[in-house]
Amino acid sequence: MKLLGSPGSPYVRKVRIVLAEKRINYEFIIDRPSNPDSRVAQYNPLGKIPVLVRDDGRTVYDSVVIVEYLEGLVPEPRLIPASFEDRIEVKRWEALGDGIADATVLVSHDLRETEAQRKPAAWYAKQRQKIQRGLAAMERDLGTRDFCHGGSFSLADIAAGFALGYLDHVLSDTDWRAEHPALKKRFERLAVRESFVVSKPAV
Ligand SMILES: N[C@@H](CCC(=O)N[C@@H](CS)C(=O)NCC(=O)O)C(=O)O
Repeated sequence: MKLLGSPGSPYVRKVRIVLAEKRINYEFIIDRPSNPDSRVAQYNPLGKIPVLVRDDGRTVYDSVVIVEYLEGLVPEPRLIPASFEDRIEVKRWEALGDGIADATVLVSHDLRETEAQRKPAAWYAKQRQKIQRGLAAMERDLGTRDFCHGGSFSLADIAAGFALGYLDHVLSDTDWRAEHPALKKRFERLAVRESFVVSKPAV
């Protein structure tokens, strides 16, 4: 199978962490939708990465669906619990990670504009609030536990890890560690995990 995407995309990293955890071989094709010669739209009508191209040519997107596909394809190690309530909880963590990443993408992209073209301060405040509230929910739900959900590593930990890693990568002025000691501790452990190390984008 092939994965189209850019190493810097948080959603691509989420999928690469899952692929590494499940030890699935794949070809990583670096393709940025913003490049004029990008082929992403040929595989995903929405023109977004990540896109997974299966061996028979069928495509899977977006990252939430790709993760679900990979979980079904290679069930071990299990990253999404089988039981209904646990499954929904883990998917909620995924939604939190995606939502923090969504707001972080918007802010970091807008910061690349000239000052005159940037969005108003109220827009920035709104996006930053989404990030702060998302982190506060993660901190509260993690509490004193070793894992983000249940008693073992799951997609919930991946969600926290890729969102926090992306924040560090593109909005390094966000001092999330001071107010989120449980997330800080969890992230320290996640960052040295093999799947996180191999998928970490170069600076
Ligand atoms: N919800 C999607 C988000 C994908 C997404 O927004 N990817 C960005 C890269 S970080 C993208 O492809 N942007 C190009 C565009 O929107 O045209 C997912 O989880 O896969």
